[in-house]
Amino acid sequence: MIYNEEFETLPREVLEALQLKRLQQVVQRVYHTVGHYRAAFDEAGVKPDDIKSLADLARLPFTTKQDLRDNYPFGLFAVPMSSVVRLHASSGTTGRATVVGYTKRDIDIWSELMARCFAAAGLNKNDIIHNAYGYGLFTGGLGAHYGAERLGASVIPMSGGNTKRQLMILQDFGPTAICCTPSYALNLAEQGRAMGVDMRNLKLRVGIFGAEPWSDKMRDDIESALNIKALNIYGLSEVMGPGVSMECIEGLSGMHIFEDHFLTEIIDPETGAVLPCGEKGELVFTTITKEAFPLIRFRSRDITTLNIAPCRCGRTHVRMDRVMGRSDDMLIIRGVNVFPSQIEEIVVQQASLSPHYVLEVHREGHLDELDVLVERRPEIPGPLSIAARSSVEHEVEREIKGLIGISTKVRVVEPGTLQRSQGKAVRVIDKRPKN
Ligand code: DLL
Repeated sequence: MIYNEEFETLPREVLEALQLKRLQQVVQRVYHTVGHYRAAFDEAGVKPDDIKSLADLARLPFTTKQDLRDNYPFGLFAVPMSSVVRLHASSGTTGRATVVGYTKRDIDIWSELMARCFAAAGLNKNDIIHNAYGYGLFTGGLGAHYGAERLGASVIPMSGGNTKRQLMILQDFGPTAICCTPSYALNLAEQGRAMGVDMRNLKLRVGIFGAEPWSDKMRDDIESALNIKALNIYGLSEVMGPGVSMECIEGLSGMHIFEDHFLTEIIDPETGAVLPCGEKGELVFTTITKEAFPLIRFRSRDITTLNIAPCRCGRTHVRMDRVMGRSDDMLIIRGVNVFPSQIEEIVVQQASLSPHYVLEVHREGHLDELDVLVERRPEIPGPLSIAARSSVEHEVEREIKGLIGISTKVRVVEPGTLQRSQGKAVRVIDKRPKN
């Protein structure tokens, strides 16, 4: 089913005319309300009136996570705080989070786009949606929640964690759909089986999974463990949250980006050049209807391809492929975005630890585990006693949990143990299976 038939199936020429009108409006607005954009446009020598066609988008400067950081927390907002009704945040590259704001109208549009996603998964008001995305600063929980309500479905606001209780609700309330990260879906299935729950005979019909990369192999595993259809949903806090794009149950090949609200480009991450449709590169988003936190040419760092071929569902919006990688060093651990630099900041504050560290990611069962290996400072007399070592290890684990929100295992090793690189330090060893 198509939630907003009119806008999701617009003929391309009509869609592009609408996009241009909205782009011109947003460019005018940010130029006149956000100091950062005025300065960046002036430096690039482009004025709002220069945007005469969609191709002129490429004349505008990119916005990066660094720009967000430089304007922390509210410097890129285009409306006064009195018009902002909600704030969310996600991990920044360092201790400072990336903060995003929404007006009432922004929340309204986000809710509609999430309702479109649920409809694309074949859901309607008769469905019960078990929402196990985290509620809080993370956009997943509340984003999906408002969308489910907009659709008229019954939403169970489970949030993440507490797997035993999740399993009880899954059996007792009989939800027909589930939203969570794909790795958590596999974990639920496994723990349920271990507890003797017949996971294939729950009422679940469909799952809406995203917030982390996953593969077709994982899709097969989830579908067979839970006896459901598993669909991919994509989004990022900066651009809105979940619901920037969604796979349709009819096509099952790529996620439709809601192009009446977001313009998309694919660029070469090295040169910044715009690549032709179909080539692999970094996704860049421009929001054309957001009020509180509009973004011009935001570099997502997500690597994928776009496909403009018509889809059998009838939607005319471009499809993006699965996210194939990142053009920066961000890791996603159990759905939480983690930058090595955040961990480094914590490590170097310990007097006994050096800045030589490595992050090892591996998978235990279906869940990601992160080990932090860090060398003792050579000038500290060593080796550390067992008590001293375990005290600093626990301290760093606590700090990481408190600041980033993930559990890790920290191991202090002797100076010179970790491999030194010739060029760029290799901070991450990712041992997770690729498929
Ligand atoms: O993860 C929003 C979201 C919530 C999406 C729930 C889907 C479902 P952030 O925490 O800002 O927002 O993380 C955004 O997560 O740039 C991608 O690298 C990654 N990501 C999100 N969805 C997918 C997906 C939310 N379906 C970052 N496949 C993005 C692969 C994904 N990666």
